[in-house]
Amino acid sequence: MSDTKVYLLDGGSLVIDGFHAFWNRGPAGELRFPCYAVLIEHKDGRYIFDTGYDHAHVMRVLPFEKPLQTPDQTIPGALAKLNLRPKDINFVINSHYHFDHCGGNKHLTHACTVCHAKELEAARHPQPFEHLGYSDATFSPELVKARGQKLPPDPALDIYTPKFETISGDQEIAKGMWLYETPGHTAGHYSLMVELANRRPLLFTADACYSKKNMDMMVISSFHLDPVASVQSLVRLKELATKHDAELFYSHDPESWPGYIKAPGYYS
Ligand code: 5PN
Ligand code: ZN
Ligand code: ZN
Repeated sequence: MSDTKVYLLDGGSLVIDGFHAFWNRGPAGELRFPCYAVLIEHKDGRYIFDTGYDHAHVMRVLPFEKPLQTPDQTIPGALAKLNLRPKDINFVINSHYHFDHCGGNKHLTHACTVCHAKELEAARHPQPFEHLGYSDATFSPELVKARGQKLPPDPALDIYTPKFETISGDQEIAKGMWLYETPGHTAGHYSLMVELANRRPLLFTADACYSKKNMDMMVISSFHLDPVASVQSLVRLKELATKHDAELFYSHDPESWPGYIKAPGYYS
């Protein structure tokens, strides 16, 4: 049996304002941050936790976020560098359905798609202030239809109907892979901890904590459903990291990102 391996797939970067990254604290001004996907090679299959953003979608809907993404930073491009194809992925887990975490889902047509039950419901019926965040549902005709929207015409897209599997509560979804409920940023947000044979566990905060600075300052980001729950989730992540001696990996951290091992390197 081979050990679990974890690859970070660079997905390019976006720009937001400092007041959004550090809600009501700032400082204001353009902040460019990384986005990435996490590939887990596990004895039970290949899992991807989050899939980054789709460049064409961001250019169409949020061009002011100035996306920078090379072909190698798309899901098919990043997998190709590892000699993998999209159909080799067995499970897609989304921390939540914001566009910068599910943009690559549409390529993973052979995977079972897993999220929190509350997240799927939120993606079907976003609050008015969540529309930009949940703007990329192009991977799911069912979601687009639930919202009364139409898929943008894109003949290049091989639209499929993903097999949704919803879960709730904290779950060990495969041996050593733990999903922890960290709501607040969205209704059904999950963070992921992966236990490895040769080192401390990795704890991927996803958008429950954008960066180390958010954690150190206990300042949440904007784009949240519930700010009080968001702060509680920051506290929870800190406690989980202590309890399991886990290393925190933040979702959008320009300062920590250079120190992370990126694919083709991996953690094991
Ligand atoms: C990167 C980013 N930009 C805008 C939004 C939003 O409106 O909800 C979530 C989000 C983002 O993650
Ligand atoms: Zn988000
Ligand atoms: Zn995000």
